[in-house]
Amino acid sequence: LYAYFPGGPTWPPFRRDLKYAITATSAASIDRSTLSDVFARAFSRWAAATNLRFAETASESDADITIGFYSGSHGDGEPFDGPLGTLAHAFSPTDGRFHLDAAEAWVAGSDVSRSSATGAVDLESVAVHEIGHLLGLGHSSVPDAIMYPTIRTGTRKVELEADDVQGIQSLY
Ligand code: TQI
Ligand code: CA
Ligand code: ZN
Ligand code: ZN
Repeated sequence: LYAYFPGGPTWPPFRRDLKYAITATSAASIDRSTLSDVFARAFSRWAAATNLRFAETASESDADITIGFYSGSHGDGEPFDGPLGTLAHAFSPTDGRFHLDAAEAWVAGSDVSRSSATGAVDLESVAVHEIGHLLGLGHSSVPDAIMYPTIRTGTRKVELEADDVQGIQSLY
């Protein structure tokens, strides 16, 4: 079963059009236009299940959600740990921060199956999971759910399960 953060925080009802900015990409191993595509696809999966809409903005000050790649300590008291371990983290509504560990061997799309031996991590799979957190979902006990707390490296899991859909539809 799905879960919420303590207190069940959500984006308020008058904020259904959320803007995101991809701000810190210099440390990313994937080029900027591919990043735009991957995050757009990840957001669209949640948009399809809700009345929320997401659009990328070039202006950080306009953004509800900010996405960036960081190494080690990066100012929020939750330092990244180098390859594997913690891959990414996102804060509950309405914080909007979504950080990715720049030390991971991030891959986009079908590349992940070719690089499983090297500890490659599929960016879209992690993005779909972290967006669930950004929107207010905690971890699910259903192993096939996007919001289940583990994923095998070198695999891709990007489709919302019935449990994820029920969870997000109970919030929005
Ligand atoms: N990052 C953890 C996660 O997103 C960070 C975290 C732990 C967290 N507990 C939390 C975030 C509670 C919000 C609320 O779960 S991670 C996966 C998964 C991670 C893990 O790097 O371990 C994914 C990031 F589910 F596959 F294990 C993305 Cl998909
Ligand atoms: Ca890491
Ligand atoms: Zn952080
Ligand atoms: Zn999680």
